[in-house]
Amino acid sequence: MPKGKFIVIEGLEGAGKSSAIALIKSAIEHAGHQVVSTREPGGTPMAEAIRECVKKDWQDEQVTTEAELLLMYAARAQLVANVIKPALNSGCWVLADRHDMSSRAYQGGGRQVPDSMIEPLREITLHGFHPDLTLYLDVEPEVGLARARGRGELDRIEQADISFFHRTREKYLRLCADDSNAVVINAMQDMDKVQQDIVSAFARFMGQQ
Ligand code: Z5A
Repeated sequence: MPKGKFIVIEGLEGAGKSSAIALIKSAIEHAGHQVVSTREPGGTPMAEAIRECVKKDWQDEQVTTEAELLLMYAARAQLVANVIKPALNSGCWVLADRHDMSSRAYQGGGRQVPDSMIEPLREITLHGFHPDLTLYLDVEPEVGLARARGRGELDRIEQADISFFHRTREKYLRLCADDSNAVVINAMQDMDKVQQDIVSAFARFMGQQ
């Protein structure tokens, strides 16, 4: 049984990941593969509990950058071992709303955690495991946050200063430039054009398999 492929959708809040995921899911199914969809942080009962914990506003208790980083990798360790790898090994394709690039962009770029602190966690958690395709939906923070804020209350991370999101975006773009499996999609275009670009990127990926 050939292993499945691991596809990740990344981007700032309001980038349009939800509709991209729906589109890619139906394209994978159309190609005849079973899809397991997941999200980070989360995707297992324990990792979903970590998600609640990490997004919650703890009022007077400051959430340290170190605690936030460790929680992201703890959730990822659970998800990779319990869901992603078993699904890929059984031949299913896995479609993820965020993965490791989020930690490198948000914690590494946004929170300015040095690579010397992140790299050992990546090694412990992933041992070189990485997506076959990452679609990064690129939006200026002002555009994405305006879309996301239309939905209501902001969680703890979304309450960060705009400069945090600018640093996160810059880091995403640098990471994509260094990753031959990553494709940058201009997600500031009209929805129809974004969807066309996503479909084309996925078709190019399928053509290389
Ligand atoms: N995080 C982290 O710090 N480190 C990590 O390692 C990981 C995560 C894994 C997860 O929260 C938070 O955790 C996230 C990063 C951090 N935090 N922040 N801040 P989440 O999962 O709840 O949030 P999200 O991933 O950012 O989801 P989102 O805000 O829902 O973004 P989205 O899924 O991309 O948005 P959407 O629902 O697809 O679109 C938002 C709206 O925009 C919607 O009404 C769309 O119809 C509209 N939209 C989308 N595209 C367009 C275009 N092209 N034109 C016009 N309108 C559009």
